[in-house]
Amino acid sequence: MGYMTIDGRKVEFTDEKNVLSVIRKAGISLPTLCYHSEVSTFGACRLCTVEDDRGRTFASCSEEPRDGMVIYTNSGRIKKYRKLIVELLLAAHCRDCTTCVKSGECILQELAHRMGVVDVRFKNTREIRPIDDSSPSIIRDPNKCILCGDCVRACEEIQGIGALGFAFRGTDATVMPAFNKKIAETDCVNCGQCRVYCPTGAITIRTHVDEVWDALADPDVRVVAQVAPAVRVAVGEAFGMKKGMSVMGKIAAVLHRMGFDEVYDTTFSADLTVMEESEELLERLRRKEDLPLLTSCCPAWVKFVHDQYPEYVHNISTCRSPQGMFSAVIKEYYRDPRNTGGKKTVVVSIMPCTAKKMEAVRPNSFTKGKQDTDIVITTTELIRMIRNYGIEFSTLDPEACDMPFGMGSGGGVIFGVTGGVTEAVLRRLTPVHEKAALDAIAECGVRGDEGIKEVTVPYEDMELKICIVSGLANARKVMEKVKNGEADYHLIEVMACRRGCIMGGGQPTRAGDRTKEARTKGLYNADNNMILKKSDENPLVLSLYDGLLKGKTHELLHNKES
Ligand code: HC0
Ligand code: SF4
Repeated sequence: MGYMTIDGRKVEFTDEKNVLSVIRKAGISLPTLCYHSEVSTFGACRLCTVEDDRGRTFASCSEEPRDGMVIYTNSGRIKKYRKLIVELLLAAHCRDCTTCVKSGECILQELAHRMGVVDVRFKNTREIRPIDDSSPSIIRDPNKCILCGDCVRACEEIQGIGALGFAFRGTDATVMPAFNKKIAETDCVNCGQCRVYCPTGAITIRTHVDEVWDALADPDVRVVAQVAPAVRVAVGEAFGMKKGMSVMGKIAAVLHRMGFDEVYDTTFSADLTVMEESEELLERLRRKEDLPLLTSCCPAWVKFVHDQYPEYVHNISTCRSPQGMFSAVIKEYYRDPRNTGGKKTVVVSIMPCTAKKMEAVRPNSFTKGKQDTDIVITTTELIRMIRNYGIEFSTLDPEACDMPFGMGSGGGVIFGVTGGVTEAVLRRLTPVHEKAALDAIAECGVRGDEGIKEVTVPYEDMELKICIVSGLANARKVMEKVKNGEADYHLIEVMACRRGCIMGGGQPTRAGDRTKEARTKGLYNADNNMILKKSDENPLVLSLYDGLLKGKTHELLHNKES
């Protein structure tokens, strides 16, 4: 603990790791392009440079706070220096701002406005580099890269993948996959976290919005939407609503207005997943084989296991994800000539996740050799569609989802946050329905944003050992322990993105700690508001087993091989 003087005011510091954090605590929003508290400090952009009372200038992100420091954050000299940095960055940057998908959300663009850069005096001498559009999930445009290294550190430190790195030196320096491969040729798992950290349009979501508008405009097509749990707590913030507020009713309303014929909530099929995955867990426990059971709903994690731990592929649950199950059920329903009305059905899946775009085209999740989920758009793309449509989202009256699949339980809703799948499975496994029993499950250690959580819960005459993981670098740590015989879990839940889908690669970016907490709380609040809490209480799910799913459970709800 100590004190420093910032722009003439005395400011206390305690455990802040750098001067930048103390400055921000003092309410001064110092600009940065390469600083994120969750990854290592790089100190490359120099925008957080400040001056001390001896005239020394330094990057505040890379300096520890010391008692008695005297700092100036906006001296005339520093202001000029910062403006010059932005100007130089712009000089080597593609400046097609009007058509850039990141326009309005680009931090470089925002800083140029903020610093008053209205003219760039220097010529761009960088040669134009090819765009990498090999991935089903993300697009990499090196012409918009400012070499901040945020994507490199997110991929390496949070996801433990290292698909991106720096190559060449000086003016030739660039960020690219090793050996100049295309991103799709690497171990990239399509999680989109590099896009979340990228401050500019250098890594963006591969968009499928036009395909959705085309389907909506086609009178011969029935367009059916399914909306993932985490989407509802991230859309509102883009329209000035309270962070983390669940706006599922407004999403249903806006989709109906746009012309979607039916709108469903993926929580319905999350309930189906719980039913199937619980059965699978019990069956493997009985056989004492293929344990630990690895959850299969996160496609980035599934790819990670295939690429990094192929010897554990048979441990992955054969269950399709809720996205996959729902699309298969919808397509099966409309295969019946009595239901088609002569129309072709297009399923649009609205997800917080870029990897779901990859999952949709993964052939082992097709039914009868055909893709079930036709188009996947992310929360960010949905927000763009709402803006494009021009409707005032925040004032829309909420609407309910449609029938015959329009009902989910609270267990399905909490899938969107780390630990949610496990909590829903534990709710299913308990035969009682009383609130006290569900509260005890919520408090057994499944909740909380730690990247690795271990819980042991009694089940019949045994102790179920479960590990809950978010972030693939954490998943690697856990899998190494399993491999070395240092851990013997029965179930491992992994969501590739830290904190779960609420922080997915397709969610609106620039979410600070308050937003992350608000999204988590929003999903738990939504669960509190649900009448049904357990997946096995969902009457639509139960009736499906006696109807549409009869004799087809494996064909429609499970992958061919994991
Ligand atoms: Fe998720 Fe899902 S919970 S992966 O995080 O399982 O994307 O929200 O939709 O499929 O339900 C994402 C979120 C889903 C799926 C569900 C699961
Ligand atoms: Fe790395 Fe994920 Fe980006 Fe792929 S999508 S490069 S795995 S951060």
